[in-house]
Amino acid sequence: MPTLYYAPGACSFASHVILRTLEANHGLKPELISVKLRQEDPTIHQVNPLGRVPTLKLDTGELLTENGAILPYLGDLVPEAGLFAPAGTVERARIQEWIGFINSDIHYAFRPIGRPEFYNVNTETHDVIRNQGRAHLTKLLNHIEKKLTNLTWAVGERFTIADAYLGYFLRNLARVNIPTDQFPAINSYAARYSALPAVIAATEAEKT
Ligand SMILES: N[C@@H](CCC(=O)N[C@@H](CS)C(=O)NCC(=O)O)C(=O)O
Repeated sequence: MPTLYYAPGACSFASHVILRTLEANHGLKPELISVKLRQEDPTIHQVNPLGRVPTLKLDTGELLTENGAILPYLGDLVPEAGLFAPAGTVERARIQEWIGFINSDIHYAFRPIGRPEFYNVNTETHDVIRNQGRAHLTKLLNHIEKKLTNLTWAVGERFTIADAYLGYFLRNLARVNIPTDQFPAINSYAARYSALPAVIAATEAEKT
């Protein structure tokens, strides 16, 4: 059974949710190892040279990194769970389209807001950097709002690996002070996500 290295509250939450789903509905018994990021915790550096989560250790001992690889791998592990889609289908490409967009655009749109020092060490510039970051993220949210309008999940009526990933970011908007009043589709999507048993289970586990 695979082992997931995750950090509480980090983007590894998406893989955590998928593993909880497979555990509850398909008898998978994953191992979950909680690590601390950017600290003197050697655990994550032993399995990932960049010290990042998510990292997945397979039964063979091989290590996988990157949400963009781990989520599809987990989706294919139990195809009958319907968390991904068969090779060659447009639906599979749509799910990958979402994962690519979340990985390259959404994730990094949070960085100037949460870690302005990454862009300029001068703390006097940080409010400007954060506000620019919020404006950019809001632009992306306008795009997502249009895509989610009249849909239950990212590619239709079925919860997929793309939702495990997207939901993590969409329910964290308050944490970075992004007002969401103008995004009704995003708000109801985030509420649906937070109510999923696997999301509740992963959230509880990450509190401990
Ligand atoms: N592109 C990677 C990014 C992973 C990533 O940056 N994870 C963050 C947590 S959300 C992390 O581990 N940060 C620790 C660090 O950069 O030192 C992915 O999507 O898997």
